[in-house]
Amino acid sequence: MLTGAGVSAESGLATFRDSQDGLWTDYRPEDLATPEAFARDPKMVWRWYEWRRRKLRGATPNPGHIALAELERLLPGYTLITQNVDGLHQRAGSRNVIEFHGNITRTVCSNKPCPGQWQADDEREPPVCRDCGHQLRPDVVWFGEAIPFQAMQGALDALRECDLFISIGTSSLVYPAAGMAAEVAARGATVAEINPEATPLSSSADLLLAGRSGEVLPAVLATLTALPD
Ligand code: BJW
Repeated sequence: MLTGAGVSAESGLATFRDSQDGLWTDYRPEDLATPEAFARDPKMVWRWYEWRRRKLRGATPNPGHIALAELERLLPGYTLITQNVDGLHQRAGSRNVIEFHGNITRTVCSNKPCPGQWQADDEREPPVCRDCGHQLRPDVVWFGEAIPFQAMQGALDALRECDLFISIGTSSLVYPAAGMAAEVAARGATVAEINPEATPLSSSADLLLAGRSGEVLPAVLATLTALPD
């Protein structure tokens, strides 16, 4: 499975390419999630992530996240690769989750590979690393940055073994995740997509389930559990 922001939409979290609400309507996420934006205006980028963290604290997993956690228990060899940085899959009970773009709740030193830590009483925006004094940043993958080595290796291993690939709630625009479906299809795997809107993947997918993941995934789970052993 590959998931994207659409899976968390029914938890009240804006998708990446939806318009944002509140303070951030004038900004395109694509212009904030870059190392260049952080270098230019670290305070603004840090505040954007703080705003998203606050939203996340009020969010809970939705029926789509919960159905995926149930599917993991039913399907042998199941791997969930998520582009989401919100941790809602794990909170719903998914165990084998590859966080392809990091996690917004973790913070790292921008002077990688310094294992820098946050000082609890540092109120600067962004705060600085206790160990080396560089600015801290969210532990996410911005445009132009490499996917974390372990996540990439884990994904490549899963894709090599894959015979059914389901792309759920992602616009299939951002690489390398957007290239996964074509890679597994070339090796003969079946590709399905769950999304209320058409994406660049839709025309080549073997199966399209047009709808919200919070409705389609529980229906898929119910169908599978009703099958005779
Ligand atoms: C619902 C729903 C409901 C609504 N139910 N569905 C090859 C070709 C061209 C370009 C490139 C290429 N390879 C690399 C690039 C450059 C770039 C890229 O892909 N650019 C494209 C925009 C063209 N990629 C990168 O830079 C990547 N890095 C890289 O390749 O490094 C190479 C390298 C190697 C070695 C050394 C150095 C470099 C990194 C990409 C990182 C992406 N990061 C972000 C931000 C994460 C942090 C944060 O959250 O702030 O990840 S960008 C953003 O997009 C975020 C998302 O994970 C990602 C994907 O978005 P997603 O999830 O698909 O969301 P949306 O909003 O786009 O779509 C939502 C979908 O849900 C829609 O389809 C709705 O219809 C649907 N939906 N409600 C189901 N209820």
